[in-house]
Amino acid sequence: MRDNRIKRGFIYRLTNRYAPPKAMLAVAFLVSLASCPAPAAAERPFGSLDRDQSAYALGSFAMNIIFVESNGVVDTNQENWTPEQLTNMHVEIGQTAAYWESLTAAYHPNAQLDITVNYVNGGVPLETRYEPINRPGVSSSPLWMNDVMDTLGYSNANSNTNTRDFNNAQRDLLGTHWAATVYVVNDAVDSNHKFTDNYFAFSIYGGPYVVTTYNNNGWGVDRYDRVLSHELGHVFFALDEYYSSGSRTTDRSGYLNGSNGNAERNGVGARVTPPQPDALMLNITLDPSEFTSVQVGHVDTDNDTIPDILDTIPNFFGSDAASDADAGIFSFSGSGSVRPKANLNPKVWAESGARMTINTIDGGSYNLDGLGWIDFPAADGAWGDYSESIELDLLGLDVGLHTIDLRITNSVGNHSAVDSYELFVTPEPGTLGIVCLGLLGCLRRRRKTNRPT
Ligand SMILES: [Ca+2]
Ligand SMILES: [Ca+2]
Ligand SMILES: [Ca+2]
Ligand SMILES: [Ca+2]
Repeated sequence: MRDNRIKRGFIYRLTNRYAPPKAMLAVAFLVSLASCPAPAAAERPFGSLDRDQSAYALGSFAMNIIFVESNGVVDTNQENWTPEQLTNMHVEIGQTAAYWESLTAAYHPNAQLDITVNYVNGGVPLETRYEPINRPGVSSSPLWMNDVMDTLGYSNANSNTNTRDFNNAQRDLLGTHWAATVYVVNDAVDSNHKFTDNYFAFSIYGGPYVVTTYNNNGWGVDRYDRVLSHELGHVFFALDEYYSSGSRTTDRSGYLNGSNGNAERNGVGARVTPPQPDALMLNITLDPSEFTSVQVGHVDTDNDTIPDILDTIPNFFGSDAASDADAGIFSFSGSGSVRPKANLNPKVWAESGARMTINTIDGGSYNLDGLGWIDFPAADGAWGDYSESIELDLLGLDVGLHTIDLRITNSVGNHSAVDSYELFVTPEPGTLGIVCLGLLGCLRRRRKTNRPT
């Protein structure tokens, strides 16, 4: 927010008639940059609510890892994490993070997925009274999740609520846009490496959690990274594609309401051959189908490295009413804000359905008399908020007609519409007074919306 007590608009005095003083500008910017605070960590996405924790796979994401350890208090203690097993998990989890990040590596830096692997409790397993692998995975998970969550200070009766609250605390602490928790259950001794309900990995669309097992049924620990990558897809609203999941080609999911055209069932549930037979959500091959990519938000229709969800232009409003033509002062005061794209996700039970963006307002620039665009500093000392006050003062403008174009720029480099003004600086009284027939005729404003930039 802008500090209204101190006007910190960018002020300089033109010394040449038509050329801005470059050296002076440079000095002004160095001073400005030196006084700026360090770039802030990301905030929660603009427009998001508490339960919007992984609306799309773009931006910074805290992947909280919790190793679950049975302590024998209620169930017989069967599984015990060893240092070697934990080391294996670190390797596999690192591969999952690298894989998901690689999917957005060609995007604008401020649009890429950036995963922080957050080993909860320093990676030391957290205890439960139960032996998770000797119980049904889905129906018993609230018991052992709540044991772990209680240790972490979250004591709601609902384990989903606890995990969601934990995720929010972690993303605020770590400064990430999004968060989800991965519970890792040990199954090294278990004979078939499955829970008693035959699940070995499961998750909830849009989070807040993923449950995985060390050996993943028949996939083995070496392919844990693929299993976790698949489950992470669900957290970002990707649908299953394999036949036994029941998912159909006509199902839809994700912020962009992507269809499920690589599913092995057609619209009436009959088996069909998918166009991509090896895919992340089909057989945990590390390659998403084009349909999965849309569901998780990885589509860039105009191929400009800005994915569609973030490829929006910012709002920009303001006024030059405080300008003083007699004194040669152009003064602009306004505001800029991000403009989230509509959220088309049909799974509104899994999230708020709100419009959300991770874009921020990252700059403002002016063009005086067509001489070229020059950046000016943020009114509050630092760009990077979802909305910014926009203040610009140009002092010492010479006598005559000036054109001043203004625009702001968001974090993926998209400019707002240009706001254009004219200012006729009046001569000193008695020198050339005839040029200007009253202030109203000298100070004119014209706004050009949707002008190409
Ligand atoms: Ca144990
Ligand atoms: Ca078993
Ligand atoms: Ca684009
Ligand atoms: Ca700011």
